[in-house]
Amino acid sequence: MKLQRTFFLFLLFALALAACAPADLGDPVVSQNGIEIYAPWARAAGLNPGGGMHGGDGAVSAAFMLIKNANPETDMLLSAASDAAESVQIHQTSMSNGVMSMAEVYGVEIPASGQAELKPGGYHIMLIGLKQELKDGETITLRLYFQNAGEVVLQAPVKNP
Ligand SMILES: [Cu+2]
Repeated sequence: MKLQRTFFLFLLFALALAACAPADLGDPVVSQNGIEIYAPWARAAGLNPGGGMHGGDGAVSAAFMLIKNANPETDMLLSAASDAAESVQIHQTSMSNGVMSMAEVYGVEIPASGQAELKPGGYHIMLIGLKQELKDGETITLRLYFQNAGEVVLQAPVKNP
């Protein structure tokens, strides 16, 4: 009995450690005006005019990253742009009555001394009307516009997750 309890406690401790271990984000790809961008990537996508979730908008893809704000004030990611797509929007994916949908949002809040994650199933940068196929191993340029930090330009590798 005693042994089992000890093992259980050990297991809890190991789980707590795993939960606290920081993800291996590496160094920020860009650090500007207190905004740091970590691990950006864009989803590989082919050209399929007329198809995809945005119908007549042609081929789409999305970009993801972790944004940290070292400033003592909250910042807001307001918009984005890229040469890789006709238009770029900031979207949030949500689940309602078992149906997954996404919609454009006003922006993504980056808390003071905090962070916001853009990830599949959550906030993402929607690339609408791809100008060329996005192939694994390529890189696209993203321009992010923050309320306080201003324009932040970064390169995001294309990945096929
Ligand atoms: Cu979207």
